[in-house]
Amino acid sequence: MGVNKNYEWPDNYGNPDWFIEDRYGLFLHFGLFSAAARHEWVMTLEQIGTEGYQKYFDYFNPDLFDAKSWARSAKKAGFKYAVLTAKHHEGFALWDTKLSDYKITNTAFGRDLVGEYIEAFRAEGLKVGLYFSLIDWKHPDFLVDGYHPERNNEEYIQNHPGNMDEYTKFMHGQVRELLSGYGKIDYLWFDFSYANRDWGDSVGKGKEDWKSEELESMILSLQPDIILNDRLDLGRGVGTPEQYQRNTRMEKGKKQLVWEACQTLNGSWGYDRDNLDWKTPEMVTKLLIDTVSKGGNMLLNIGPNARGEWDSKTNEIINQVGEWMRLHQESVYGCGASEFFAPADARFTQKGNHLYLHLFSWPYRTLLVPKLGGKVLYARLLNDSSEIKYIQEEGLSEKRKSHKDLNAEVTEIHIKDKFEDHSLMVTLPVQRPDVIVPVIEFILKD
Ligand code: JFZ
Repeated sequence: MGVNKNYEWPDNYGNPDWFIEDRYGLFLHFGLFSAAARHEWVMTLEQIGTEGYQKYFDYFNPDLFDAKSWARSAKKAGFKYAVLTAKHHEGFALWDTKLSDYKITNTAFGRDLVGEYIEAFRAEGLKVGLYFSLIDWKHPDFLVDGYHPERNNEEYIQNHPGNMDEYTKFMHGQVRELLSGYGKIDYLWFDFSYANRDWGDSVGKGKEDWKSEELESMILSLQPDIILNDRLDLGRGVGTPEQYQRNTRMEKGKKQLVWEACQTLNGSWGYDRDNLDWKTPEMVTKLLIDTVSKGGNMLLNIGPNARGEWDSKTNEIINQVGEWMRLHQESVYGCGASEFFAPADARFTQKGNHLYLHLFSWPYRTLLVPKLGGKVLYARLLNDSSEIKYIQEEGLSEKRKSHKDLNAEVTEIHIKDKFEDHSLMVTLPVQRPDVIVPVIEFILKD
């Protein structure tokens, strides 16, 4: 018995079992915005526009990019799958698209980065995903709206009245290229729909604009095993809460939803040189644990710099989380939400009869775990596999019924002082293990 496989999922999408097992994915935001180095929305945040943005194309050359080294680092850090921005909102293609000149093979770099990424990550045994922006601020037919960099440029708007049918044809064509030219793609991550936005002089875009139904059937005909996220505005696919942590599991009736929390390291997705708002390795580790304890995946983002390298701060964080993963991966991979409720400042994950208690703060010597009394066969710390002692009370009221004598009653009162009915009293070492988050594994009776 592994993860609870009772989830809500479209019949015609690929089987998401691998996704639910893997739990920890790497998001890679890379593009011309990496050269501007001040957020991947820079083109519209600063209303730079297509002409002003041209310099990033002209001088783009990630000369140190090495797909194999990215793949090795990802693998070593514990990631099981990756999602790379094949094209972000700026419209620049990281592959050799035949449908536009705005592509990486027309820069000084001259190589198909998507192709190299897919091959290298595949070779390391990682599942391969692509991010594809439905929004395209470069394409002349894309109807200007309130997010568009040219929204205040009257001349541009006059000359570009928008032709979403033409744009959609192009966009579907690019998706077709990505899904037919590189073998199996495991995961396609669309971004994003905003049909309910209204700026007064323009409105947002959604499934009608993207022709999402049509796009979806084309995708499934090309790659029947693929899984999709929920941003095509069709109300299905992997749920993608972004940059916030859920309070609860995601469920629909008795079924679980398949979901993935996407998180940044410093609040920006693209490389953002002067942004020092880094999360600590401890925060990232806790986000991962918290997500899995609620039955979700975590897609952790990296913004490589314009030379195609991961900066030292990024490496430091993911490597420290990776070191925690090296010792504790079995409480993450293949695990999901537990049937038990964790004590304060702790999180449970569970895989069949293996229950993992993640201690966000280290209690002094004793810890009471409700409802676990009588259920445990063995307990140990994961980091060094050392035994953890415990006392468990199988249920006082039953005992009392069977021995109707005074002694039993006295024992009961005595024990009740110490712990409640059906709880487990764990004895911890005074010294907290020297790992980011210590984990106790409980092996449960069947
Ligand atoms: C989108 C992108 O715009 C962003 O650059 C990044 O790629 C991120 C992963 O996805 O950001 C969004 C998308 C949707 C919402 C907010 C940010 N939303 O629906 O609130």
